[in-house]
Amino acid sequence: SINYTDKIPNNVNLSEDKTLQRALEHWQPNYLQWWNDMGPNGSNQMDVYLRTAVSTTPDGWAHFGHVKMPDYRWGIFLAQAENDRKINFGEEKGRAAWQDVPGEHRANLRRIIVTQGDTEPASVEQQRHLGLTAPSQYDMRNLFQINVEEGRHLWAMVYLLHKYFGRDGREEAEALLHRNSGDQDNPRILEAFNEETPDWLAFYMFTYFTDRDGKFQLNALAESGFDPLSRTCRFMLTEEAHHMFVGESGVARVIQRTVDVMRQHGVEDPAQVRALGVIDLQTIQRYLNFHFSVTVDLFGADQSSNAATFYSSGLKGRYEETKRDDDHLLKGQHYRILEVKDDKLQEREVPMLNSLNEVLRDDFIRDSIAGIGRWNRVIEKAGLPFRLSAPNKAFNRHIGGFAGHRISPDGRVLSEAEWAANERNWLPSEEDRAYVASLMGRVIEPGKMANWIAPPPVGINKQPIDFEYVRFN
Ligand code: BYC
Ligand code: FE
Ligand code: FE
Ligand code: FE
Repeated sequence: SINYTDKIPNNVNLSEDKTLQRALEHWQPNYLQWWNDMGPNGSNQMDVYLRTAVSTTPDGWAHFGHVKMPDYRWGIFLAQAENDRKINFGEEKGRAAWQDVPGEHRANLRRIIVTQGDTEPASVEQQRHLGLTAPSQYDMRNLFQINVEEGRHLWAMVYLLHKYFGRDGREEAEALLHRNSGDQDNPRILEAFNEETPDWLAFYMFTYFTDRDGKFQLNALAESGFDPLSRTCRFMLTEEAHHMFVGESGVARVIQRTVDVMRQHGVEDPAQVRALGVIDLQTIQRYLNFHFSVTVDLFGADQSSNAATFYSSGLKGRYEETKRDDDHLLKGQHYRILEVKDDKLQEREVPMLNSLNEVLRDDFIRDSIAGIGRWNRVIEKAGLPFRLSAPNKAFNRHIGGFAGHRISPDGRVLSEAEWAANERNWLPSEEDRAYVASLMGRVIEPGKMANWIAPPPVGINKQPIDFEYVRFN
Protein backbone atom coordinates (compact mmCIF):
# COMPACT_ATOMS: atom_id res chain seq x y z
CA SER A 1 0.00 0.00 0.00
CA ILE A 2 0.99 3.61 -0.48
CA ASN A 3 2.31 5.92 2.18
CA TYR A 4 0.54 9.29 1.79
CA THR A 5 1.96 10.86 4.94
CA ASP A 6 5.36 11.32 3.26
CA LYS A 7 6.02 14.47 1.28
CA ILE A 8 6.41 12.17 -1.71
CA PRO A 9 3.77 9.42 -1.65
CA ASN A 10 5.40 6.07 -2.36
CA ASN A 11 5.34 2.34 -1.90
CA VAL A 12 9.12 1.96 -2.05
CA ASN A 13 9.97 2.69 1.60
CA LEU A 14 11.46 6.01 0.61
CA SER A 15 11.84 7.14 4.24
CA GLU A 16 14.36 4.33 4.83
CA ASP A 17 16.79 5.85 2.34
CA LYS A 18 17.41 9.38 3.60
CA THR A 19 19.90 10.34 0.89
CA LEU A 20 17.53 9.34 -1.88
CA GLN A 21 14.60 10.95 -0.11
CA ARG A 22 16.50 14.22 0.22
CA ALA A 23 17.56 14.15 -3.43
CA LEU A 24 13.98 13.59 -4.60
CA GLU A 25 12.64 16.22 -2.20
CA HIS A 26 15.12 18.59 -3.80
CA TRP A 27 13.88 17.68 -7.29
CA GLN A 28 10.22 18.06 -6.22
CA PRO A 29 10.05 21.91 -6.14
CA ASN A 30 11.76 22.03 -9.54
CA TYR A 31 9.10 19.68 -10.82
CA LEU A 32 6.35 21.88 -9.39
CA GLN A 33 7.97 24.93 -10.95
CA TRP A 34 7.99 23.11 -14.29
CA TRP A 35 4.28 22.20 -13.83
CA ASN A 36 3.56 25.82 -13.09
CA ASP A 37 5.49 27.08 -16.13
CA MET A 38 4.73 24.35 -18.66
CA GLY A 39 1.66 22.50 -17.33
CA PRO A 40 -2.01 23.13 -18.19
CA ASN A 41 -2.54 26.83 -18.91
CA GLY A 42 -4.52 28.82 -16.36
CA SER A 43 -5.63 25.74 -14.41
CA ASN A 44 -4.01 26.14 -10.98
CA GLN A 45 -7.13 27.41 -9.19
CA MET A 46 -9.55 24.87 -10.65
CA ASP A 47 -10.85 21.93 -8.62
CA VAL A 48 -10.72 18.92 -10.90
CA TYR A 49 -12.40 15.57 -10.31
CA LEU A 50 -9.31 13.35 -10.46
CA ARG A 51 -8.44 9.82 -9.54
CA THR A 52 -5.38 9.22 -7.41
CA ALA A 53 -3.66 5.90 -6.81
CA VAL A 54 -4.20 4.50 -3.32
CA SER A 55 -2.83 1.01 -3.85
CA THR A 56 -1.11 -0.81 -6.67
CA THR A 57 -3.26 -3.93 -6.63
CA PRO A 58 -5.43 -4.37 -9.73
CA ASP A 59 -8.73 -4.12 -7.79
CA GLY A 60 -8.77 -1.00 -5.64
CA TRP A 61 -6.19 1.52 -6.68
CA ALA A 62 -8.32 4.52 -7.53
CA HIS A 63 -9.63 7.28 -5.30
CA PHE A 64 -11.76 10.04 -6.89
CA GLY A 65 -12.18 13.57 -5.58
CA HIS A 66 -11.89 17.24 -6.51
CA VAL A 67 -8.33 18.54 -6.22
CA LYS A 68 -6.34 21.50 -7.45
CA MET A 69 -3.78 20.05 -9.82
CA PRO A 70 -0.71 21.55 -8.14
CA ASP A 71 -1.86 19.65 -5.01
CA TYR A 72 -2.10 16.32 -6.85
CA ARG A 73 -0.12 13.69 -4.93
CA TRP A 74 2.49 12.75 -7.50
CA GLY A 75 4.39 9.80 -6.18
CA ILE A 76 6.42 6.68 -6.76
CA PHE A 77 4.46 3.50 -7.21
CA LEU A 78 5.85 0.16 -8.27
CA ALA A 79 3.74 -2.89 -9.05
CA GLN A 80 4.07 -5.79 -6.62
CA ALA A 81 7.36 -7.68 -6.88
CA GLU A 82 7.08 -11.08 -8.51
CA ASN A 83 8.66 -13.83 -6.41
CA ASP A 84 11.87 -15.22 -7.81
CA ARG A 85 11.56 -13.30 -11.06
CA LYS A 86 14.01 -14.28 -13.83
CA ILE A 87 15.48 -12.62 -16.88
CA ASN A 88 13.21 -14.09 -19.55
CA PHE A 89 15.10 -13.44 -22.80
CA GLY A 90 18.51 -12.71 -24.26
CA GLU A 91 22.01 -13.90 -23.36
CA GLU A 92 21.33 -14.00 -19.63
CA LYS A 93 17.98 -15.73 -19.89
CA GLY A 94 17.21 -17.87 -16.83
CA ARG A 95 19.35 -15.91 -14.36
CA ALA A 96 17.74 -13.97 -11.51
CA ALA A 97 16.35 -10.59 -12.56
CA TRP A 98 18.63 -7.69 -11.57
CA GLN A 99 17.67 -5.67 -8.52
CA ASP A 100 20.51 -3.30 -9.29
CA VAL A 101 22.00 -1.99 -12.53
CA PRO A 102 24.72 -4.25 -13.97
CA GLY A 103 27.75 -2.06 -14.76
CA GLU A 104 28.02 -3.25 -18.35
CA HIS A 105 24.39 -2.30 -19.11
CA ARG A 106 24.39 0.99 -17.26
CA ALA A 107 24.72 3.35 -20.25
CA ASN A 108 22.06 1.58 -22.31
CA LEU A 109 19.61 1.37 -19.42
CA ARG A 110 20.06 5.01 -18.62
CA ARG A 111 19.44 5.93 -22.25
CA ILE A 112 16.22 3.89 -22.37
CA ILE A 113 14.94 5.36 -19.10
CA VAL A 114 15.81 8.91 -20.16
CA THR A 115 14.09 8.46 -23.53
CA GLN A 116 11.00 7.06 -21.86
CA GLY A 117 11.04 9.80 -19.20
CA ASP A 118 11.44 12.55 -21.79
CA THR A 119 8.16 11.74 -23.53
CA GLU A 120 6.03 12.14 -20.40
CA PRO A 121 6.51 15.85 -19.64
CA ALA A 122 6.75 16.50 -23.39
CA SER A 123 3.14 15.41 -23.83
CA VAL A 124 2.00 17.70 -20.99
CA GLU A 125 3.77 20.59 -22.73
CA GLN A 126 2.17 19.72 -26.06
CA GLN A 127 -1.29 19.71 -24.48
CA ARG A 128 -0.95 22.69 -22.18
CA HIS A 129 -3.26 25.06 -24.03
CA LEU A 130 -6.06 22.55 -24.68
CA GLY A 131 -7.91 23.26 -21.42
CA LEU A 132 -8.74 26.68 -22.85
CA THR A 133 -10.80 25.10 -25.63
CA ALA A 134 -12.22 21.95 -24.00
CA PRO A 135 -15.49 20.90 -25.68
CA SER A 136 -17.03 19.96 -22.30
CA GLN A 137 -16.23 19.68 -18.61
CA TYR A 138 -16.05 15.92 -19.01
CA ASP A 139 -13.36 16.30 -21.67
CA MET A 140 -11.47 18.93 -19.73
CA ARG A 141 -11.35 16.60 -16.76
CA ASN A 142 -10.07 13.73 -18.89
CA LEU A 143 -7.35 15.95 -20.37
CA PHE A 144 -6.21 16.98 -16.89
CA GLN A 145 -6.32 13.39 -15.64
CA ILE A 146 -4.00 12.39 -18.43
CA ASN A 147 -1.73 15.38 -17.75
CA VAL A 148 -1.29 14.60 -14.05
CA GLU A 149 -0.62 10.94 -14.84
CA GLU A 150 1.98 11.81 -17.47
CA GLY A 151 3.53 13.98 -14.78
CA ARG A 152 3.56 10.94 -12.51
CA HIS A 153 5.18 8.87 -15.25
CA LEU A 154 7.98 11.40 -15.24
CA TRP A 155 8.29 10.82 -11.49
CA ALA A 156 8.49 7.08 -12.16
CA MET A 157 11.54 7.49 -14.42
CA VAL A 158 13.14 10.15 -12.20
CA TYR A 159 12.94 7.78 -9.26
CA LEU A 160 14.89 5.15 -11.22
CA LEU A 161 17.48 7.73 -12.32
CA HIS A 162 17.99 9.01 -8.78
CA LYS A 163 18.05 5.65 -7.09
CA TYR A 164 20.17 3.65 -9.51
CA PHE A 165 22.30 6.05 -11.56
CA GLY A 166 24.05 8.29 -9.03
CA ARG A 167 25.19 11.71 -10.12
CA ASP A 168 24.56 11.05 -13.83
CA GLY A 169 21.02 10.08 -12.94
CA ARG A 170 20.44 13.28 -10.98
CA GLU A 171 21.77 15.33 -13.89
CA GLU A 172 19.52 13.51 -16.34
CA ALA A 173 16.54 14.12 -14.01
CA GLU A 174 17.27 17.85 -14.08
CA ALA A 175 17.64 17.81 -17.86
CA LEU A 176 14.18 16.21 -18.17
CA LEU A 177 12.75 19.48 -16.83
CA HIS A 178 14.92 21.66 -19.08
CA ARG A 179 14.25 20.18 -22.50
CA ASN A 180 10.92 21.41 -23.84
CA SER A 181 8.62 20.25 -26.60
CA GLY A 182 9.29 22.14 -29.82
CA ASP A 183 12.12 24.20 -28.29
CA GLN A 184 14.55 25.34 -31.00
CA ASP A 185 17.66 24.92 -28.87
CA ASN A 186 16.67 22.22 -26.42
CA PRO A 187 13.92 20.03 -27.90
CA ARG A 188 12.49 16.77 -26.60
CA ILE A 189 14.34 13.64 -27.78
CA LEU A 190 11.81 12.00 -30.10
CA GLU A 191 10.28 13.77 -33.05
CA ALA A 192 6.57 13.17 -32.35
CA PHE A 193 7.00 14.89 -29.00
CA ASN A 194 8.11 18.11 -30.67
CA GLU A 195 5.00 18.30 -32.85
CA GLU A 196 2.15 20.53 -31.81
CA THR A 197 -1.17 19.18 -30.53
CA PRO A 198 -3.05 22.23 -31.75
CA ASP A 199 -6.68 21.18 -31.31
CA TRP A 200 -8.90 18.53 -29.76
CA LEU A 201 -9.10 16.31 -32.82
CA ALA A 202 -5.30 16.20 -32.70
CA PHE A 203 -5.49 15.46 -28.96
CA TYR A 204 -7.81 12.48 -29.44
CA MET A 205 -5.64 11.16 -32.27
CA PHE A 206 -2.53 11.65 -30.13
CA THR A 207 -4.02 9.78 -27.17
CA TYR A 208 -5.28 7.02 -29.47
CA PHE A 209 -2.04 6.53 -31.43
CA THR A 210 0.84 8.07 -29.50
CA ASP A 211 -0.24 6.94 -26.03
CA ARG A 212 -0.51 3.51 -27.66
CA ASP A 213 3.18 3.74 -28.52
CA GLY A 214 3.46 4.23 -24.76
CA LYS A 215 1.50 1.03 -24.22
CA PHE A 216 3.78 -1.01 -26.48
CA GLN A 217 7.07 0.50 -25.30
CA LEU A 218 6.04 0.13 -21.65
CA ASN A 219 5.03 -3.47 -22.23
CA ALA A 220 8.45 -4.12 -23.80
CA LEU A 221 10.14 -2.47 -20.81
CA ALA A 222 7.87 -4.33 -18.37
CA GLU A 223 9.66 -7.46 -19.63
CA SER A 224 13.05 -5.99 -18.67
CA GLY A 225 15.54 -8.02 -16.67
CA PHE A 226 16.07 -4.87 -14.61
CA ASP A 227 13.31 -5.55 -12.11
CA PRO A 228 12.65 -2.01 -10.79
CA LEU A 229 12.05 -0.85 -14.38
CA SER A 230 9.72 -3.75 -14.99
CA ARG A 231 7.71 -3.07 -11.84
CA THR A 232 7.48 0.66 -12.57
CA CYS A 233 6.26 0.07 -16.10
CA ARG A 234 3.71 -2.50 -15.00
CA PHE A 235 2.04 0.07 -12.78
CA MET A 236 2.26 2.82 -15.42
CA LEU A 237 0.37 0.55 -17.82
CA THR A 238 -2.67 0.51 -15.54
CA GLU A 239 -2.87 4.30 -16.01
CA GLU A 240 -2.20 4.15 -19.75
CA ALA A 241 -5.45 2.30 -20.49
CA HIS A 242 -7.49 5.41 -19.66
CA HIS A 243 -5.39 7.59 -21.97
CA MET A 244 -6.11 5.35 -24.95
CA PHE A 245 -9.79 5.17 -23.95
CA VAL A 246 -9.98 8.97 -24.11
CA GLY A 247 -8.50 8.85 -27.61
CA GLU A 248 -10.63 6.05 -28.98
CA SER A 249 -13.90 7.32 -27.50
CA GLY A 250 -13.02 10.93 -28.38
CA VAL A 251 -12.56 10.16 -32.07
CA ALA A 252 -15.66 7.95 -31.99
CA ARG A 253 -17.72 10.85 -30.57
CA VAL A 254 -16.43 13.25 -33.23
CA ILE A 255 -17.41 10.73 -35.92
CA GLN A 256 -20.78 10.11 -34.27
CA ARG A 257 -21.64 13.78 -34.28
CA THR A 258 -20.53 14.21 -37.89
CA VAL A 259 -22.54 11.27 -39.21
CA ASP A 260 -25.60 12.31 -37.17
CA VAL A 261 -25.50 15.75 -38.76
CA MET A 262 -24.79 14.32 -42.24
CA ARG A 263 -27.82 12.07 -41.97
CA GLN A 264 -30.06 14.68 -40.50
CA HIS A 265 -29.30 17.05 -43.38
CA GLY A 266 -28.74 14.46 -46.09
CA VAL A 267 -25.29 15.81 -47.02
CA GLU A 268 -22.02 14.05 -47.85
CA ASP A 269 -19.95 16.74 -49.55
CA PRO A 270 -17.18 17.90 -47.16
CA ALA A 271 -17.88 21.59 -47.80
CA GLN A 272 -21.55 21.11 -46.91
CA VAL A 273 -20.60 19.09 -43.84
CA ARG A 274 -18.32 21.91 -42.70
CA ALA A 275 -21.04 24.47 -43.29
CA LEU A 276 -22.96 22.62 -40.55
CA GLY A 277 -20.14 23.13 -38.05
CA VAL A 278 -18.89 19.56 -37.76
CA ILE A 279 -15.68 17.89 -38.93
CA ASP A 280 -15.92 16.14 -42.29
CA LEU A 281 -14.80 12.51 -42.43
CA GLN A 282 -12.09 13.35 -45.00
CA THR A 283 -10.43 15.70 -42.54
CA ILE A 284 -10.64 13.05 -39.83
CA GLN A 285 -8.87 10.66 -42.24
CA ARG A 286 -6.07 13.19 -42.86
CA TYR A 287 -5.57 13.71 -39.12
CA LEU A 288 -5.50 9.93 -38.71
CA ASN A 289 -2.83 9.66 -41.45
CA PHE A 290 -0.69 12.28 -39.75
CA HIS A 291 -0.84 10.87 -36.22
CA PHE A 292 -0.45 7.28 -37.38
CA SER A 293 2.66 8.03 -39.44
CA VAL A 294 4.31 10.27 -36.87
CA THR A 295 3.69 7.62 -34.23
CA VAL A 296 5.02 4.64 -36.19
CA ASP A 297 8.25 6.63 -36.52
CA LEU A 298 8.56 6.44 -32.73
CA PHE A 299 9.48 2.78 -32.90
CA GLY A 300 12.87 3.69 -34.41
CA ALA A 301 14.64 2.37 -37.47
CA ASP A 302 13.46 -0.94 -38.97
CA GLN A 303 17.03 -2.22 -38.78
CA SER A 304 18.61 -1.28 -35.45
CA SER A 305 21.67 -2.66 -33.74
CA ASN A 306 20.53 -0.78 -30.62
CA ALA A 307 17.36 -2.83 -30.58
CA ALA A 308 19.38 -6.05 -30.96
CA THR A 309 21.66 -5.04 -28.08
CA PHE A 310 18.77 -4.02 -25.82
CA TYR A 311 17.17 -7.42 -26.39
CA SER A 312 20.25 -9.64 -26.21
CA SER A 313 21.36 -7.98 -23.01
CA GLY A 314 17.95 -8.50 -21.38
CA LEU A 315 17.05 -4.81 -21.09
CA LYS A 316 14.02 -4.54 -23.38
CA GLY A 317 11.85 -7.44 -24.48
CA ARG A 318 9.12 -7.85 -27.05
CA TYR A 319 5.43 -7.15 -26.46
CA GLU A 320 4.16 -10.11 -24.38
CA GLU A 321 7.61 -11.71 -24.43
CA THR A 322 6.79 -14.49 -21.99
CA LYS A 323 3.64 -15.50 -23.86
CA ARG A 324 5.66 -16.15 -27.03
CA ASP A 325 6.51 -19.67 -27.97
CA ASP A 326 10.13 -19.48 -29.15
CA ASP A 327 13.65 -19.64 -27.69
CA HIS A 328 13.68 -15.97 -26.53
CA LEU A 329 17.19 -15.66 -27.97
CA LEU A 330 16.22 -15.19 -31.64
CA LYS A 331 19.69 -15.89 -33.01
CA GLY A 332 19.56 -17.11 -36.60
CA GLN A 333 15.86 -16.25 -36.88
CA HIS A 334 14.45 -13.97 -39.55
CA TYR A 335 11.75 -11.39 -40.00
CA ARG A 336 10.18 -9.88 -43.11
CA ILE A 337 10.56 -6.14 -43.39
CA LEU A 338 9.29 -3.82 -46.08
CA GLU A 339 11.63 -1.75 -48.21
CA VAL A 340 11.69 0.31 -51.39
CA LYS A 341 13.23 -1.63 -54.28
CA ASP A 342 12.87 -0.94 -58.02
CA ASP A 343 10.40 1.82 -57.18
CA LYS A 344 8.12 -0.60 -55.35
CA LEU A 345 7.52 -1.66 -51.77
CA GLN A 346 8.89 -5.18 -51.41
CA GLU A 347 9.42 -7.58 -48.55
CA ARG A 348 12.85 -8.80 -47.57
CA GLU A 349 13.99 -11.32 -44.95
CA VAL A 350 16.46 -9.94 -42.46
CA PRO A 351 17.87 -11.10 -39.11
CA MET A 352 15.18 -10.96 -36.43
CA LEU A 353 17.39 -9.50 -33.72
CA ASN A 354 18.06 -6.37 -35.72
CA SER A 355 14.36 -6.05 -36.57
CA LEU A 356 12.90 -5.85 -33.09
CA ASN A 357 11.83 -2.22 -33.54
CA GLU A 358 9.88 -3.42 -36.58
CA VAL A 359 8.39 -6.35 -34.67
CA LEU A 360 7.07 -3.96 -32.00
CA ARG A 361 5.86 -1.51 -34.67
CA ASP A 362 3.90 -4.30 -36.38
CA ASP A 363 2.31 -5.30 -33.06
CA PHE A 364 1.34 -1.66 -32.55
CA ILE A 365 -0.14 -1.41 -36.05
CA ARG A 366 -2.33 -4.48 -35.51
CA ASP A 367 -3.68 -3.01 -32.27
CA SER A 368 -4.26 0.39 -33.89
CA ILE A 369 -6.18 -1.04 -36.82
CA ALA A 370 -8.60 -2.83 -34.52
CA GLY A 371 -9.83 0.50 -33.15
CA ILE A 372 -10.13 2.01 -36.63
CA GLY A 373 -12.52 -0.85 -37.36
CA ARG A 374 -14.62 0.17 -34.35
CA TRP A 375 -14.73 3.77 -35.64
CA ASN A 376 -15.91 2.48 -39.01
CA ARG A 377 -18.82 0.70 -37.39
CA VAL A 378 -20.11 4.11 -36.23
CA ILE A 379 -20.09 5.28 -39.86
CA GLU A 380 -21.55 2.01 -41.11
CA LYS A 381 -24.41 2.15 -38.61
CA ALA A 382 -25.29 5.59 -39.99
CA GLY A 383 -25.62 3.95 -43.40
CA LEU A 384 -22.79 5.94 -44.99
CA PRO A 385 -20.31 4.38 -47.44
CA PHE A 386 -17.18 6.22 -46.21
CA ARG A 387 -14.52 4.13 -44.41
CA LEU A 388 -11.45 5.23 -42.47
CA SER A 389 -8.24 3.28 -42.90
CA ALA A 390 -4.68 3.17 -41.63
CA PRO A 391 -2.17 4.40 -44.21
CA ASN A 392 0.58 2.05 -45.35
CA LYS A 393 3.34 1.98 -42.74
CA ALA A 394 5.77 3.42 -45.29
CA PHE A 395 3.66 6.59 -45.68
CA ASN A 396 5.13 9.92 -44.46
CA ARG A 397 8.07 8.38 -42.62
CA HIS A 398 11.06 10.31 -41.30
CA ILE A 399 12.88 7.55 -39.41
CA GLY A 400 14.26 4.33 -40.92
CA GLY A 401 14.49 3.04 -44.49
CA PHE A 402 11.48 4.96 -45.84
CA ALA A 403 12.80 8.36 -44.81
CA GLY A 404 13.53 10.26 -48.02
CA HIS A 405 11.00 8.29 -50.08
CA ARG A 406 7.57 9.54 -51.04
CA ILE A 407 4.93 6.84 -50.48
CA SER A 408 1.15 7.18 -50.88
CA PRO A 409 -1.23 5.99 -48.15
CA ASP A 410 -2.00 2.94 -50.33
CA GLY A 411 1.67 2.06 -50.62
CA ARG A 412 2.76 3.33 -54.04
CA VAL A 413 6.24 4.81 -54.45
CA LEU A 414 5.79 8.32 -55.85
CA SER A 415 7.79 11.00 -57.58
CA GLU A 416 8.22 14.29 -55.78
CA ALA A 417 5.73 15.85 -58.21
CA GLU A 418 3.06 13.20 -57.54
CA TRP A 419 3.54 13.68 -53.83
CA ALA A 420 3.27 17.46 -54.05
CA ALA A 421 0.11 17.19 -56.14
CA ASN A 422 -1.59 15.00 -53.55
CA GLU A 423 -0.16 15.90 -50.17
CA ARG A 424 -3.15 18.02 -49.19
CA ASN A 425 -5.48 15.08 -49.80
CA TRP A 426 -3.45 12.91 -47.43
CA LEU A 427 -2.20 15.14 -44.63
CA PRO A 428 -3.98 17.98 -42.82
CA SER A 429 -3.48 21.22 -44.75
CA GLU A 430 -3.20 24.67 -43.20
CA GLU A 431 -6.80 25.13 -44.25
CA ASP A 432 -7.94 21.91 -42.51
CA ARG A 433 -6.19 22.97 -39.34
CA ALA A 434 -7.66 26.45 -39.53
CA TYR A 435 -11.14 24.99 -39.97
CA VAL A 436 -10.78 22.66 -36.99
CA ALA A 437 -9.28 25.53 -34.96
CA SER A 438 -12.31 27.67 -35.82
CA LEU A 439 -14.54 25.14 -34.05
CA MET A 440 -12.56 25.15 -30.83
CA GLY A 441 -13.97 27.13 -27.91
CA ARG A 442 -14.36 26.32 -24.23
CA VAL A 443 -17.73 24.90 -23.20
CA ILE A 444 -18.08 25.10 -19.42
CA GLU A 445 -21.71 24.43 -18.58
CA PRO A 446 -21.98 20.96 -16.95
CA GLY A 447 -23.26 18.35 -19.41
CA LYS A 448 -23.10 20.65 -22.42
CA MET A 449 -21.01 19.63 -25.47
CA ALA A 450 -19.48 21.67 -28.28
CA ASN A 451 -21.45 21.33 -31.51
CA TRP A 452 -18.80 19.18 -33.25
CA ILE A 453 -18.75 16.29 -30.76
CA ALA A 454 -21.35 13.86 -29.41
CA PRO A 455 -21.72 13.36 -25.65
CA PRO A 456 -20.03 10.31 -24.12
CA PRO A 457 -22.35 7.37 -23.37
CA VAL A 458 -21.49 7.47 -19.64
CA GLY A 459 -19.65 9.73 -17.19
CA ILE A 460 -16.50 9.12 -15.17
CA ASN A 461 -16.61 6.88 -12.09
CA LYS A 462 -20.37 6.32 -12.57
CA GLN A 463 -21.06 10.05 -12.25
CA PRO A 464 -23.66 11.56 -14.58
CA ILE A 465 -22.46 13.31 -17.74
CA ASP A 466 -23.64 16.67 -16.34
CA PHE A 467 -21.63 16.19 -13.14
CA GLU A 468 -19.48 19.17 -12.16
CA TYR A 469 -16.15 17.60 -13.22
CA VAL A 470 -14.36 20.95 -12.98
CA ARG A 471 -15.07 23.80 -10.59
CA PHE A 472 -13.61 26.96 -12.05
CA ASN A 473 -13.56 29.01 -8.80
N1 BYC B 1 12.71 10.71 -33.30
O1 BYC B 1 18.62 2.59 -33.87
P1 BYC B 1 17.41 3.44 -33.86
C1 BYC B 1 5.08 7.33 -24.22
C2 BYC B 1 17.15 8.09 -33.20
S1 BYC B 1 5.67 6.89 -25.77
C3 BYC B 1 13.97 11.18 -33.21
O2 BYC B 1 16.21 2.90 -34.49
P2 BYC B 1 16.65 2.84 -31.27
C4 BYC B 1 4.11 8.42 -24.16
C5 BYC B 1 17.75 7.19 -32.16
O3 BYC B 1 17.74 7.82 -30.87
C6 BYC B 1 6.93 5.64 -25.44
N2 BYC B 1 15.05 10.38 -33.17
O4 BYC B 1 17.10 3.84 -32.38
C7 BYC B 1 3.14 8.56 -25.13
C8 BYC B 1 19.11 6.93 -32.68
O5 BYC B 1 19.94 8.05 -32.41
P3 BYC B 1 21.53 7.93 -32.30
C9 BYC B 1 8.32 6.22 -25.30
C10 BYC B 1 14.86 9.04 -33.24
O6 BYC B 1 17.38 3.30 -30.09
C11 BYC B 1 2.25 9.59 -25.07
C12 BYC B 1 18.92 6.89 -34.17
O7 BYC B 1 17.71 7.60 -34.42
N3 BYC B 1 9.24 5.21 -24.87
O8 BYC B 1 5.45 6.76 -23.27
O9 BYC B 1 16.69 1.44 -31.68
C13 BYC B 1 2.28 10.49 -24.02
C14 BYC B 1 18.89 5.49 -34.73
O10 BYC B 1 17.63 4.88 -34.45
C15 BYC B 1 13.58 8.49 -33.33
C16 BYC B 1 10.26 4.72 -25.61
O11 BYC B 1 10.50 5.15 -26.71
C17 BYC B 1 12.47 9.38 -33.36
N4 BYC B 1 11.19 8.94 -33.47
O12 BYC B 1 15.08 3.12 -31.17
C18 BYC B 1 3.25 10.35 -23.04
C19 BYC B 1 11.06 3.60 -25.01
N5 BYC B 1 13.69 7.14 -33.40
O13 BYC B 1 21.82 6.94 -31.23
C20 BYC B 1 4.14 9.32 -23.09
C21 BYC B 1 12.54 3.86 -24.93
C22 BYC B 1 15.00 6.87 -33.36
O14 BYC B 1 21.97 7.48 -33.64
N6 BYC B 1 13.17 4.12 -26.21
N7 BYC B 1 15.70 7.99 -33.25
O15 BYC B 1 21.93 9.34 -31.93
C23 BYC B 1 13.64 3.17 -27.05
O16 BYC B 1 13.47 2.01 -26.80
C24 BYC B 1 14.40 3.60 -28.28
O17 BYC B 1 15.10 4.76 -27.96
C25 BYC B 1 13.53 3.87 -29.54
C26 BYC B 1 14.50 4.22 -30.70
C27 BYC B 1 12.68 2.68 -29.85
C28 BYC B 1 12.65 5.11 -29.36
FE1 FE C 1 -13.10 11.12 -1.22
FE1 FE D 1 2.93 8.13 -19.88
FE1 FE E 1 -0.19 8.13 -21.57
